[in-house]
Amino acid sequence: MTRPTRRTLAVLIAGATLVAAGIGAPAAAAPAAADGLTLVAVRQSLLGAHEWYQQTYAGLPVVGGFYGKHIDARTGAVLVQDGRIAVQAAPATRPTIAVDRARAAAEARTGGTARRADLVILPGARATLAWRVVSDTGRGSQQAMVDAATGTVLRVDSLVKEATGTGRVFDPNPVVTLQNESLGDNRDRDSAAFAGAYRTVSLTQLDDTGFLTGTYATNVSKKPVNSAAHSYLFNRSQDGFEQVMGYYHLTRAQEYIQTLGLTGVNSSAQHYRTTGFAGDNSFYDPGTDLITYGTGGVDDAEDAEVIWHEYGHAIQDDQVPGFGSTLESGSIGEGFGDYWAYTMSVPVSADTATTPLACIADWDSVSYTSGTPHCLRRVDGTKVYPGDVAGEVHADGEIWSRALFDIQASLGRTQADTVILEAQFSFAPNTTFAAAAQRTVAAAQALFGAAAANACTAAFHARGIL
Ligand SMILES: [Ca+2]
Ligand SMILES: [Ca+2]
Ligand SMILES: [Ca+2]
Ligand SMILES: [Zn+2]
Repeated sequence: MTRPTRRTLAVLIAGATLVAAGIGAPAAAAPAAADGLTLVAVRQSLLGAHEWYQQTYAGLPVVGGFYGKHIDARTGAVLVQDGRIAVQAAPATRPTIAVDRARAAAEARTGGTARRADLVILPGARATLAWRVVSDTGRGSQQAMVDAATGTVLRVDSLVKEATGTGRVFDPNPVVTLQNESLGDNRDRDSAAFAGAYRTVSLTQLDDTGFLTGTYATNVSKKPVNSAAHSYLFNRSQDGFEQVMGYYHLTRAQEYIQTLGLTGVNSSAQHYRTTGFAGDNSFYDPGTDLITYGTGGVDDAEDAEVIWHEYGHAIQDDQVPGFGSTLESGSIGEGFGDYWAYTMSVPVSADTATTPLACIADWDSVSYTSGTPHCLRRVDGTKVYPGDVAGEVHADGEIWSRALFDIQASLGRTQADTVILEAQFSFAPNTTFAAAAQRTVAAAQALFGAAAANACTAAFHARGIL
């Protein structure tokens, strides 16, 4: 029998510290299950056998810690992959938080139903005993780590396999990016004038089909673009460009909402299409839960602020089925859509005299406005209730959007958007301005206290609503 060649291979995991003693240890000495390793799988391949072990600490799995042994069938040579992680600071091994409480905490965070829970050791600068809770959600399984001493949710990870692609977009639109109010559609032609407005971005949450379908957005345009390499680089004259715009900006809006801790605000994949409707208009259809972006004038989906306005309607319809059935509730729908376009634009728009941030759809509106700045509408208008009510939802929506604009000026973007989205869950489908304002003040009070509530009251008071 030939003497086995002993080789070791250390596999580095990002952020993991490898146990020094593990590297170079005699590979022939099989790791004992009682000694911090549990055999979890044995696989036979054409060239040999492969044993996989889970690292354990006091019998509990150490998250990310592994040990693999590969035995060459012909030579008997053994190759070890030692991915054990140092367990620092002697973590507790018995929970103080009961499993039911951990499951409830995970369900509250993920919006799902807990399917299984077990105790694990989370390695780190200080290792922590945690409940690992896997929940079913509308967007696949989510794994939450709940501190077994405090009940705090330490982290949430999606277990769904996802791809990240590359796309070319405007962000939010070429008028703002180039600070140029004299750009024109020129029948959808691309030109050197637009070169500085293109951004190459990551397309996150994609599934593996090569289509623009993912966790938060699904492209249902005719002739949908497809790329096995997940590369979607078009210019504005190509139909794929608007499809990429829709995927990117809808996904980013939902990812932003998730960062606020709100996991149930239109969190399933939003269907959208950017072809098939030649009007210079876009709409959300609650009957089919579909957003259609028109291609009249500047293609509507070339302007992210139009994309976000329509997403605002989808958000409210998801929060309150049938929302917007009266003049005032419908006006809140339009006002919130404009506000949502505004708040999504804040991180990517310069607020200048040329393109004020309060101006919505700076690019789409070049087709139907003459004065500058070109704006579909603004969110910093001076309309007051009831004297300025015109009886048309878009016009009256400017009363509501200005109130939300003022709330953001007082509370900052994160708190304002958290309050506004939280409050909308309790709006009636036919709410009045006053009732919706009261719900918003109450949400601010409950989430952030009296000063935040007073700021909201002041904003609605200035509009004559409260
Ligand atoms: Ca186009
Ligand atoms: Ca248009
Ligand atoms: Ca704008
Ligand atoms: Zn609208």
